[in-house]
Amino acid sequence: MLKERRSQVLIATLALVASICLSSLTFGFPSGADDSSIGYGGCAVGDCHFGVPKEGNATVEMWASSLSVLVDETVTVYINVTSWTLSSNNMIGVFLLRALTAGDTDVPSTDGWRITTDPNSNKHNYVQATVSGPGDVASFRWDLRAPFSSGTYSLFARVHHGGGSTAYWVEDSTGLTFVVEPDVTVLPDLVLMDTFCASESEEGEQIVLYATLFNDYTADLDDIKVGFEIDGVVVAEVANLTVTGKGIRNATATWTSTVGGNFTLNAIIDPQNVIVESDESNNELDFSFLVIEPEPEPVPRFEILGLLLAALFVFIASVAVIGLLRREEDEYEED
Ligand SMILES: [Ca+2]
Ligand SMILES: [Ca+2]
Repeated sequence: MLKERRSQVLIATLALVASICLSSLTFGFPSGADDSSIGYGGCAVGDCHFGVPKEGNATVEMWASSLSVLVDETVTVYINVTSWTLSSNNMIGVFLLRALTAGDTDVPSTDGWRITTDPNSNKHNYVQATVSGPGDVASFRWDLRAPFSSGTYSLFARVHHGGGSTAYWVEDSTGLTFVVEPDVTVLPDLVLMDTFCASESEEGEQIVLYATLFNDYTADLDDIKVGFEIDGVVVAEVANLTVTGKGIRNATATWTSTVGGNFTLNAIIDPQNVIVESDESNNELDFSFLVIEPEPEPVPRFEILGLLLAALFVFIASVAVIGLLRREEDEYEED
């Protein structure tokens, strides 16, 4: 009796384990997985998206709300999949990818796309869905925010389907190409964060002038000029600078003072105001510095001795000459 009960418990346990295994094998990531942990070749049912010949017969259609968008603008991507080869669970899995060559690293976030809503109301680039049967159209929708940097970007859909006792097939869509433009309704802003140079350099010594620029804008800005003034006089202009979106860079110039004293360095971004900015008041900073006059060279000791001897010689000679003149004068008067 006890033996029979143990056998029943063992059978029940095995059935439970088999059920759990079957469940995980069948459904993989039913709610999708995040960009960093899933790509083809990595799903829960084994190597189901990698190295499989494309022998299935699914049609993957893909379109978007717009192919010309602004940076950070929301884009909706629609995918329809019609598959005639399904697993015993009538399941298909769908990836949204930036390319079809590098598996796990082809996630849209690599290009700066941000998924706001996937078909399962999460933020993943992979989902699985059950369809009612072969030949039915399965529809998917992703909402994404466009990259912050303007440029041309692609998105693709890849599905896997089939399975059970047969292989999984993969099918790809024709990709969509998006042109992402800067948002011109938001003006750029360049900010001068710092300006400085070495203080207490000596007169005649070359001084490097520094300006640190910040581009407080989502896109790169080109053809930027930085002017350097010292005591109100332009001493250098650096042109054709590029600062990447949200990036920082330095501009440098050199200047040499011919006199010592206190000076004021003034650096200005965009001094001729060629670039229209949301804030024109943060482009300029001052920096005070000192240029030192060199100390007079000390006269060597032997030169001092020489000068004293020369002075003594001149004195003695003068006394001798005066004495000679007086004697000649006295002799003349006696005559
Ligand atoms: Ca500015
Ligand atoms: Ca400006």
